[in-house]
Parts: sequence; structure tokens; C-alpha cells
Amino acid sequence: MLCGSYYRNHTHGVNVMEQKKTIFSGIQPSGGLTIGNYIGALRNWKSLQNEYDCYYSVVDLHAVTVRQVPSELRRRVYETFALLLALGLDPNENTVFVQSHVPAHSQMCWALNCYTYYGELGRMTQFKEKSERHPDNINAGLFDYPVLMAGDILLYNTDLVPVGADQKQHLEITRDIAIRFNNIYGDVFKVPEPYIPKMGARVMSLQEPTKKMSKSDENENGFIAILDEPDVIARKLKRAVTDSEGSIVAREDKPGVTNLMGILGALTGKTMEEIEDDFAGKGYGHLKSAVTDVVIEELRPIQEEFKRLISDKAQLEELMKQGRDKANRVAGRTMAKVYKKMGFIGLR
Ligand code: ATP
Ligand code: LTN
Repeated sequence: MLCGSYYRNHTHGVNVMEQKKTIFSGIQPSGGLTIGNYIGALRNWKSLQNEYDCYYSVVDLHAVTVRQVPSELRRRVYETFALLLALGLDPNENTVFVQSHVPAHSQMCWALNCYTYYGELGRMTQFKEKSERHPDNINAGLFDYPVLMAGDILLYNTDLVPVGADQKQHLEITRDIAIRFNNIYGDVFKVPEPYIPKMGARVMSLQEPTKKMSKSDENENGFIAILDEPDVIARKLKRAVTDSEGSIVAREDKPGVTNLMGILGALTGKTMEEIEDDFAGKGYGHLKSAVTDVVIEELRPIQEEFKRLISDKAQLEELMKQGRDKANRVAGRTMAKVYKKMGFIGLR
């Protein structure tokens, strides 16, 4: 049976009903979202929402792989959910939901665990990095993180996964697990493709521009949060690390300047060459103030809408329920199919 929604295709003057392809992506409520999250992933979620049948999830089960304060986690789940809506994701057209509200995600994770090897999980760069960052808490969940993520994606017969470049390896392991399972049980899972933007797939820290910008960075000057006030954005960009050379060109040995140019390019649609031409003969101060203006203007409407949404928890919970119910239907169907293939007894 086909699931998902349909749209009319008017090509060649013929009215054909076609099935929309499916998108899944997730974001952790592990801190205030940054312009790295926005440029690398969230912006694309919005631009893809009309063309695809989209599932967007606040992945709170992933967030607890590093220690969380429960009251803060709860607040951030509301905030992240509200922010997704503030970005312009339509909760009626898309399925926007909280991962822990849909039990199939944990169930699928366990099932897929038994088709994933210790060795392949040990090779994941994110695991290695996070283990170094949290040496006192290298828990099994952190190790298993990619399998939970594979389950998220495979539950919805996903075609495409819009993510930043750092998630490429997790997409590869998802594909490997799906193919492995299909080789044993037949065509159960659709094998998904990553969707990684050309510009802005890896926005770097403003303080250490060889590291990716991260919302869980201890140094607040390293990132710009989507909800930062204009004066905070201006201050952080003023302090952004550059170099002593003085020319505005994109080059590997100028990671700070290249990163600022990348942010400007991603938000204005200009290429690095065009930016180099625009700023020929100008100083870093000019570049920083141009980036500041563009970032503030881009974020202003999102921040206004966020303030409106976050003030009404009851409405947010209603929308969470709506998302949960839609996600549960599709995920439950996939889960039942997988259990059956594996040989579990399904009772009616
Ligand atoms: P954490 O720092 O807590 O690990 P994160 O900032 O990496 O989190 P995630 O929730 O893990 O954020 O990622 C959400 C999405 O944002 C993913 O698709 C990820 O690839 C993308 N993303 C995260 N950081 C960046 C970045 N610096 N540049 C581009 N895309 C990014
Ligand atoms: N690991 C992802 C978040 C995530 C995700 C997903 C992304 C969890 N499940 C499924 C895409 C599809 C990250 O961005 N760090």
C-alpha cells in the first residue's frame, strides 16, 4: 500500500496524481539553536516543505546521550518546537513532532541494534569527538546514537534527509543498516539519500574557526543563537576571530574570514567570488558589519514569531499532539512490518 500524500503534476498539460517523496530530519533540543543549524539544515527544511511530504522531529531521545537537567530539557523541547514553527514550517502540511512521543523510535532502535556492528559504531567521528568532550560519561546511548537516528529515518520510508555536512557519516551507516536488513528480509526499508547544501553546510565557530559552530559550545562567543538579540549578534561578530593579513578572500589558511564570507554568501545567495569583488580593498570591519546586518535582518521575523508562539504552551501542546498522532500512524505501520519480518508474534 502506498502511504504519504499526493500532489498534482501539471507537466505536459496532463493532470497526474503523483506520490510526493518523503523527507525526514531531526534536531536536538540540546541548547539554543544556532545560525549553523539554521543555515546548514533548518532553512532547507522550510524550502523543501511544499515539494515533499516532510517529517521534522525534535529529537529529545538523542539529547539525553549527554547529561541534561530535566527542567531545562523540558523548556528546550518547547522552545525548539516553537522555533521550528516560527521558521515557517506549517504544522498542517508537515508532520512536526517530538521524538519521545512516538514509541516506535525506541523500538526500532532496539531492532536495528541487532543488525549493527560494534566496529562500525566505534568508527563514528561524532562518537569519538563527544567521548573526548565528555570523558566521564561515555555511555551506551552515545555509542548507539547513530542507530536511533537510522531508526528515525527508516520508520518513515524516507527518500531524502536534509542535514549539515557533519551528519554525512550517520547517513552512510543508516544506508548500510537498511541494505543489510533488506538483504536478509527482502525489500523492507527504503534506502535514503542525504541532502547537504552547497553553501553553508558547515558553519564554523566564530572563536575557533577550524571547529564547527555548535550550540553546546561552552564559549558563547563561538556561536550566534537564532534567538540572540541584535546587540549580542553585533558584539559576537565584532569579536569573531580573523587573521592579521587584511584581505577579504576565501582561503584554507584564512578560516575565520572564509567562515564570515560563507555566512554572508549563504544568506545573500552570493558566491565567494562575488563577495571577494564586493569587498576588494575593504577591511575586516566592513565585512563584519555586512554580516551583522544580514544576520539580524534574517533572524528578526523568526524571533518575533517565536515570542508569540512560546507564550502559548497549550497551543504548542495541541500541535505536538497533532504531530505525534500523524507520526505514530506511519511509524507504527513500519514497526509492525519489521517485527513481522523478524519473526515476532503480532497479536490483534
Ligand atoms: P550539538 O552541538 O548539541 O551536538 P549541533 O549544534 O551539532 O548540536 P544538531 O541538533 O546535532 O546540532 O544538528 C541539527 C542540524 O544542524 C543537523 O542537520 C546538523 O548537520 C546541522 N548543523 C549543526 N551544526 C552545524 C554547523 N555548524 N553548520 C552547518 N550545519 C550544522
Ligand atoms: N544526529 C542529528 C539529529 C538527528 C537527525 C535524525 C537528523 C537525529 N535523528 C534523523 C536527520 C535525521 C544531528 O543533527 N546531530
